[in-house]
Amino acid sequence: MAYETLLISIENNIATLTFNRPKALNALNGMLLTELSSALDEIAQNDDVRVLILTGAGEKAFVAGADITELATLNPLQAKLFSKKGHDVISKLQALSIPVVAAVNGFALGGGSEMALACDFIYASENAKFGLPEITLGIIPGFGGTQRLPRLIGTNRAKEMILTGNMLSATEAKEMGLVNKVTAPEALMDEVIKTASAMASKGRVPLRAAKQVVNAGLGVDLATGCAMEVDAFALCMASPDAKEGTSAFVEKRKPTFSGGYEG
Ligand code: CO8
Repeated sequence: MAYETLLISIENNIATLTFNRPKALNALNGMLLTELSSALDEIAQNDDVRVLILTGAGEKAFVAGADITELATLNPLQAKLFSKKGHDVISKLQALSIPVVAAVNGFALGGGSEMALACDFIYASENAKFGLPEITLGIIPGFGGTQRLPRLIGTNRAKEMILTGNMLSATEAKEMGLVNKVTAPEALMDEVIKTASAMASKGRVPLRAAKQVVNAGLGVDLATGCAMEVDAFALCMASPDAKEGTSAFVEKRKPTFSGGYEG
């Protein structure tokens, strides 16, 4: 399906979704959120897709936040609906069963940082800037930043970012554990695709189970999380991926994972 505010490409089992409003630094307007929701459904239903990459069109921005020209017109009820719409699509992104990597190629501000935070991990170019500048607009983060950021980098660091609105460089973001890898701008997509390909070559069942159990475990106590891991581990053993991976090791050959769910 073709979208107005997104580009979608699928190659070698890797889908790339590109936020495509470069004149507005890929700001998230209502149409983009609606289209992103449909694109995520499309990807979730495509069994050929094993990994998703998110990035931004142009050289300046991943996403410079929610579209402030739209935000400025909202009354409180409309703002509530818009915030909920953003939460719903970002939660859908986080819940996607395949791994999702954010390739942050410039500004990731406000809703842009919040989008990246819902991915499984972030690679950034040296010119990336992260921030939750909403406080400078007289508002607060409304797409999950007050919740996901403290869970990732710790309460006090998150509060400093949210209460000052200051931006972090890519290197600072990496030091805080927000970003996994920093690359030269021209090397970013190659590095992300290298890692995405490594994940795409693994079995679909364990990829899905590992992501799900890490995410679910973050919301519960350690004992409950460990019990969830035991169950997920047992379920993995019923998959052809487990048979193939362990047999390949014993037979001293490389595994070939089918990518199917049949067992
Ligand atoms: N919304 C709409 N348009 C934007 C946005 C944005 N967030 N960011 C940039 N643009 C537009 C600019 O208006 C400009 O358009 P034009 O050429 O027509 O004037 C174009 O993109 C280029 O931007 P600049 O000329 O400003 O480029 P600079 O390199 O000078 O500056 C910055 C780049 C620093 C990124 C600057 O554009 C900026 O500060 N942008 C706003 C960043 C921001 O505050 N983001 C947070 C937005 S609020 C948010 O995300 C809340 C999410 C939750 C919402 C909950 C709903 C209720």
